[in-house]
Amino acid sequence: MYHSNYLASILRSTSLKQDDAVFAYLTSGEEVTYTALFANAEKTAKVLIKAGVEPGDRVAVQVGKSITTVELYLGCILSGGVFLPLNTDYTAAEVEYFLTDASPKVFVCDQGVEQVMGPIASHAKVKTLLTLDASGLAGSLFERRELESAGFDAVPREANDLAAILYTSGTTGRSKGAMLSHEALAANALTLVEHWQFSPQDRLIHALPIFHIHGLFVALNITLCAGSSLYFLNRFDLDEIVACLPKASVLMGVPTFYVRLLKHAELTKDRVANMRLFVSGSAPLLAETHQAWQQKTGHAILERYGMTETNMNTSNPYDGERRPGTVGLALPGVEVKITDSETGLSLTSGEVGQIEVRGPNLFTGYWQMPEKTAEELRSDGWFITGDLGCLDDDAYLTIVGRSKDLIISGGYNVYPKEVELVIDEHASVLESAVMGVPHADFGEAVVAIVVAKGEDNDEAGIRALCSASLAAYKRPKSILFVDELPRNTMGKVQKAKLRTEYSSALTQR
Ligand code: MLC
Ligand code: AMP
Repeated sequence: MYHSNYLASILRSTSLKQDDAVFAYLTSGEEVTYTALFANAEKTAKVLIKAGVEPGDRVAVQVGKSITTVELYLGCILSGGVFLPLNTDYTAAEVEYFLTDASPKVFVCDQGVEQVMGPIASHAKVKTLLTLDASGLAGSLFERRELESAGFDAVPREANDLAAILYTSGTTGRSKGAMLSHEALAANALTLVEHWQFSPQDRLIHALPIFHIHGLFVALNITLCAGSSLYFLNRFDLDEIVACLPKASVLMGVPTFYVRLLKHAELTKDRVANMRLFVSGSAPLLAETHQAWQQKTGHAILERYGMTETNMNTSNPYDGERRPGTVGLALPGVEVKITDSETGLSLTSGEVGQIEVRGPNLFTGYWQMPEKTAEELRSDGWFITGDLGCLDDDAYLTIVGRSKDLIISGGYNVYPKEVELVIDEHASVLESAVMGVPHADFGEAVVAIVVAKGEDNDEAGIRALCSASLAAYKRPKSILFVDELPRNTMGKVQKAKLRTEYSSALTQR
């Protein structure tokens, strides 16, 4: 029934062999079987097709985390559509850009913002606007789905066809849509199932958002491919995670998860006795967090490295040495090399250069940005990640920095340029410099250094403008006013100098 749809057939193959296996344990105490999950996905596919979705059409989604959203993702794949999830924190102004850029056929938004999103969607020529509430049990998508019956022949899709577009922030302030094929998602999920030894017995604690690849593709696709189960938490809740630990076997999270869990009084060796794997990624895990975790729980966190454009590239070994401060070895089928940014030539072990990757896991390019694609994705298949690192003699990769001007805060990416453009719009601002400073909880925090035009420092006004235009995680945690920004002889703002000069003042606020 799904065999002609490349990704769907792979996601369903293991669970088809297990009668009524549980896909998700919900916090309400309910259980969702694989049979029920896919029955609802099939009904959703029918709704999407009736709403106008044809193969290759984008289905944009900005709704809360619920099992219905997972069913929407799967329904979209079954319908031949291209899933385009959006961070629930994005403001209307941000959503407008994505809808205009991606021209989706259908947009599913939260029931509560339908009035705001309606005009934006029609301006972007979205054919059908559907709604879903945070519980996943109300809204026009849910109502239409309930009128359908299960049973659906998945729309045929080949390995190279697009399955999803996920936007990543852009250095110039314009986000780029990374196009991910059926093969890229399937290949990476199958590799990780084997590499991290997933089986139908596994129970993964799922507390990540499902609009980014970590929670969506790494966690969900692996679970589906392996026929494992989830403890499905609708949001990050430390107590809920701790309560799940004795019954679960795997946790996946960003470093902030581990930093916060370490402070929880009930995190003990006994509590994690049934756990077999803790995975961290999306941002650097401090070696000291790795060590503290090992001391407290007896487990070595497995750190891996990925990107929206590439899915997962490297991983510390499942069996073998997990080296703190490194992101491990290239995954099977993935190649990693370090190159000189000037010449593009490969460097030898120990030398720091740009990290390039190649493999079936890679995206096929940026949506409608052929020049950007050509700048980063070489014609021979190597992708220049924008991260800097080195390989040691044993081929373990260490990330030492980024050539891209990027802040990673609690696993969310923020490009300073995007925030600077918003701040600079404020009438009282002459110019601004946005950067990341160390933050104990989020790893890095966004801060802004502002030069005012006149005498008045309108911090409240700048904050209000940021709140209207930017998702909460992008807004500066601190704003500092200075008389002028230091510049080099080329006239470029010297962020390194600003960082040294003001870092401690900004970090302590
Ligand atoms: C929330 N806030 C953040 C923030 N998360 N600010 C900066 N950075 C963040 N990451 C804001 C909130 O809006 C709030 O603002 C204030 O900070 C306090 O929030 P909180 O209550 O502490 O946040 P919480 O809901 O607990 O969320 C923290 C978190 C979350 C770490 C659980 O950020 C999270 O789920 N991060 C994971 C992101 C992720 O999935 N990344 C994967 C990308 S894929 P205010 O104004 O209301 O006070 C990728 C590729 C790969 O990178 O390799 O995986
Ligand atoms: P995104 O664009 O949201 O997919 O974020 C991808 C970026 O996150 C990468 O380019 C890295 O800079 C960073 N990243 C992901 N995993 C790790 C990790 N384990 N350690 C350090 N940085 C990471």
